[in-house]
Amino acid sequence: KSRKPIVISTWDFGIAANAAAWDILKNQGSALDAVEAGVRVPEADLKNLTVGKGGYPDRDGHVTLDACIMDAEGNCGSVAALTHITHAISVARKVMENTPHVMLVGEGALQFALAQGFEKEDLLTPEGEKAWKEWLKEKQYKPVMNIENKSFPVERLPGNQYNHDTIGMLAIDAQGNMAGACTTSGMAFKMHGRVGDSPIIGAGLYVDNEIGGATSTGVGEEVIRTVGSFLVVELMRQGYSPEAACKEAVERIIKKKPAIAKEIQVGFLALNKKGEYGSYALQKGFSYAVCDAEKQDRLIPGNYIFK
Ligand code: SD4
Repeated sequence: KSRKPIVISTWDFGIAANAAAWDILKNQGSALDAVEAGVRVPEADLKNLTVGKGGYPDRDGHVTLDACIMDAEGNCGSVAALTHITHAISVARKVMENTPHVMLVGEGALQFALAQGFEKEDLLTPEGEKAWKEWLKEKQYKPVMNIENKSFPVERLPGNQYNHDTIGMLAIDAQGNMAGACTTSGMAFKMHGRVGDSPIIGAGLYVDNEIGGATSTGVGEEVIRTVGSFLVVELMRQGYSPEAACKEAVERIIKKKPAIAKEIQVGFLALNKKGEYGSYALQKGFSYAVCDAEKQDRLIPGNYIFK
């Protein structure tokens, strides 16, 4: 049983998120509290174009959020297509703790959030609205790879297609317990009502306190098709290292849909019970952040299949 706390999360904005999680972990706090606090950072960050407030809208101009959370006992909570609430992850946690259900969607999720005391906000920022209006000119739905990465050359973007941005986070606390969280505004300019992998337990996130946890980022449809995060955890159960398990899950996507796989990005990130971590992506450009007692701001480039 690992007693060395660690937190890892997707993309370079994971560094700031990990720092908030680390404040809790280093003071003997729970992994569950840590991952919730961690992913709230990009949710509130208006510069982050597709997590929480400031996220890009769907094709009809609505910002709709997907999030889920899972703890060491296998409890989980999730919201999908949630509007008007910045901290979707905290609503997901309330679903886990205050309802007999795992998942609430759309209007019902919003009603529940308001009843729990969350504040109703407008999540579409002027920048988001501008990008949407720009997008309306051509109305082409084409996910852009690695847009989450700050170092992504913006000039390579066709028009204004800032696309996906998800934070997935996994942590082990000082008691050796694991938890995970995942939150996103999903693919920019998606169809209204579209739900991605991020709020789906087993697809965008899975945690098994005996084995480890996994999370994903990228084009959610391909992750749902292959139940990606659950697959990664089950492969670790069979003895795969976190990186080897993530690689196998990426290869499964290629096997199922070879033509699609070449054109899109999907990345998996995994942490096992021993505190070992690893990742694998379809394409170059995925990165993840690692934080433990030794070093708080490591940013690691993910291995990948296609250049
Ligand atoms: C989705 N997986 O909605 C999310 C998007 C994403 O980085 O990960 N973006 O399909």
